[in-house]
Amino acid sequence: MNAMFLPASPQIGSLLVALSLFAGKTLEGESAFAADPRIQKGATSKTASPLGSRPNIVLIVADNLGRESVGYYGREKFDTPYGRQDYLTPRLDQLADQGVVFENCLISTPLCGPARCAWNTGRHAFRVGMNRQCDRHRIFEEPDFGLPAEEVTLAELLRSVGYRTALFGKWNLGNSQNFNPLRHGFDEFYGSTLGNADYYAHTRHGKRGFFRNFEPVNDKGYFDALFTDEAVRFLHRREGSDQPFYMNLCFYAPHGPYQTPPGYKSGDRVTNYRNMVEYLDACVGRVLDALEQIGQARQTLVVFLGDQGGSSPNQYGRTLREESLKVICNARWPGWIPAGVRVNSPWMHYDLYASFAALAGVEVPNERVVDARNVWPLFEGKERPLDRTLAWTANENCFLDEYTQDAIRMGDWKLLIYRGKATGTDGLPKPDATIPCPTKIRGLYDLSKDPGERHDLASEHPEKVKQMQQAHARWKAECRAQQTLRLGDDS
Ligand SMILES: [Ca+2]
Repeated sequence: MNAMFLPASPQIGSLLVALSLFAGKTLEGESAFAADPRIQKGATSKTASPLGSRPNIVLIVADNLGRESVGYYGREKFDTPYGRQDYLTPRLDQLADQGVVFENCLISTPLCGPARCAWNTGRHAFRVGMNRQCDRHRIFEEPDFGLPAEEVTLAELLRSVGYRTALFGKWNLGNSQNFNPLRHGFDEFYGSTLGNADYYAHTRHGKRGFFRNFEPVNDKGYFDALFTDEAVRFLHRREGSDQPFYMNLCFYAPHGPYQTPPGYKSGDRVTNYRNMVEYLDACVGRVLDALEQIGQARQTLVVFLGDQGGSSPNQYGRTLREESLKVICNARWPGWIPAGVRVNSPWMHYDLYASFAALAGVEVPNERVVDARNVWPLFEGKERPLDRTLAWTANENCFLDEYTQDAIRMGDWKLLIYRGKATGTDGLPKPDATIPCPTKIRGLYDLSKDPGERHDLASEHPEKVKQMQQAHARWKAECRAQQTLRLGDDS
């Protein structure tokens, strides 16, 4: 195995845990995963976070919300019709002002399912074998495609040290009950397994996938309104409890279909998109208000994340260029995260896995490759240069653009590799990837001087291109050999 790709190690976290003198409370539910040999706890399961305080964690995710769609990344900087200030995101902007905003949080696959796979497992979706959507064409007809039981999820890690765990909203990691969130460490689930679902009918291609835990539900209303209601109820149930919680709230907005949210007049696609973003902002505001009402705002780390860069109407969120890879991410934890800070250091969104684990005082699994690293210092506003190689692949089954794409980053150098067209004549991806894909270099870029990837330096640095190509090939081979989900389609 190439040591370059050996990611995170739990040593730093365990050292900090060992140094911690804090003795936490005995927490109900602590034994749920205590016997799971894949989970190595910190010095003691009663140990709190390395910081001496084990926070509640609320991870709120917006779907296909690009940075140009919120105020705090500066809409005017983006050359899109959505960069105009004719709709507002006051609650999100306020949340951002109250904590750290990351300018270079990168998504490991700019696609709903794989992005979710990565933060839930701390591993690149390609390493898991889930680098494509679950239900692109064969909804509910792929009973074996979903998050493998062998993966150790973030929810399992946090639950093993006493967290109450809940997922509300979009799951998108398998439609069959074998892959239900309750089988992956969540105590509660109210949401949908579907991607690209109708907000009111709660269907995709006529199939329903809306559940409370394992039971189908027929609740009426706009998806995100229902999920927000549930999240607020969950928080009020936590009032007065000493048990920490991990709530992952995954909105469907503003992913298509572009449907009118409650309280708005119906309009065209763009109008509906803007209204969906405004409504999303209000939903986040309701959750933040609930945290205040139950007196837990200061004990709660809130992270707001976009699952891919660029909003769907722009159609640029599906490449491996920086504009697609850079996602919205900001975090607030009063007293622990400084307010009004911007961090430029690059990191991967799946690092949330190891960072949250470290805060909770639980080590990430050490018997497998975990890509995630604990990047908590960045949350404290400290810059840290990139000291690892980052790699991406978006293959034929990802329906990304019309090419298979690979990318690798070493320091400030990024190599984009496109292979030939992978779509068939019908414009749809070839599920069996039978079309030959000759390797074609798209460009070598120095991101320190050329963040927009406009100046291809490949012809000036042939040796660097070769070195990076070879490193990427090794990474792909290593991931393929390790995939826990093996369906034989190179996904
Ligand atoms: Ca998405």
